[in-house]
Amino acid sequence: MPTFIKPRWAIPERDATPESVFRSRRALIKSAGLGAIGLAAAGPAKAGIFDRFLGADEPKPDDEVDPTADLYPVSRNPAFAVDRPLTDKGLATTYNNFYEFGSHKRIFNAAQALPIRPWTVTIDGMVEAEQTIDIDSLIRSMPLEERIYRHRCVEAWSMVVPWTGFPMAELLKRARPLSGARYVRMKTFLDPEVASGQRQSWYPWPYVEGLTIEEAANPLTFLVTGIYGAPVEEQNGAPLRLALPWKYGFKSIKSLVRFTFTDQRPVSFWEELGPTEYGFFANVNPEVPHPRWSQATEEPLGSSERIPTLLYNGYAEEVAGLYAGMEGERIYY
Ligand SMILES: Nc1nc2c(c(=O)[nH]1)N[C@H]1C(S)=C(S)[C@@H](COP(=O)(O)O)O[C@H]1N2
Ligand SMILES: [Mo]
Repeated sequence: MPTFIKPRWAIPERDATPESVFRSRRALIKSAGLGAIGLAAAGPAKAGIFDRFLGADEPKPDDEVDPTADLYPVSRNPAFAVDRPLTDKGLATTYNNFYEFGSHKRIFNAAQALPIRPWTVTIDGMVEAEQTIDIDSLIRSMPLEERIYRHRCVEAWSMVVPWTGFPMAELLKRARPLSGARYVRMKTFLDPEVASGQRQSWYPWPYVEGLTIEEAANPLTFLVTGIYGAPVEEQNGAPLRLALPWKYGFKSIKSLVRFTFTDQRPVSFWEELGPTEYGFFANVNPEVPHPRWSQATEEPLGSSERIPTLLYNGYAEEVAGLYAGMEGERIYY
């Protein structure tokens, strides 16, 4: 694994926008009296924040064997290939966004403290089959496959990762949503003792994300249990995370504990913090800039070139139909 090299998207301090620009009213109310808080959000990473982590060592090996380790590696589904090289595993597992463990990128060691067993996943709300499932029986009951997906963070870095997992459609089959259910609201664990970021009360913990039922049922929507042919690591969202390759990365919620089916559109974590900057759909579109920066290009992790960003991150053929007739709505940021 190569030593960590400072990526070029660590933009100079002068380009970083003051946090105050997008502190939402709620965040302001919650933080009243706290002064300038470090709400760097999903915005571009600032140089300085992780400079001091340069040369940090690799993630510590897990001392416990994952109870599903025998399942890996699983066969790759060739239908999900990407015409770009895979991101180096060492980069994808040491440069992360996981605000529960800090608002910088070098959270991989802190995240090892997350107890990922025992772990249960609850399905509730507007479904025929409410249930709480042990993660190991869930994983063992699902048709696992490996897929190579693009990932495009709203901050404009990107990667190409081999995920192992199962289509979310399989979870829907198991839940049997009622006909009135229009959305699924997904939630990350809440454990401020383990996750220092969750002791920062101005964030609306726990992290929440949402999809329409049609999006959740789309064949691209993938629930991840593994990465690079092994169980997924804590810093990447163990033991269960979402991969939505056509949406900005913040929609791909990590370390899931609950799926609630509802007729109300969920308000996601970043949408609650900065509704003018982070919307519900957040589909990748190079022609629709984020309010504070262009989305026209991206920088693949570990590369020094900038490449054009693609509409729906290259997955228009698979997903554009989901948004037919929604041209007047805010679907791109
Ligand atoms: N629970 C939770 N999920 C999360 C985040 C987070 O802070 N907390 N960050 C999101 C963002 S902004 C991105 S880009 C991806 C990063 O995934 P990676 O660290 O595996 O690359 O996770 C997403 N899922
Ligand atoms: Mo992101």
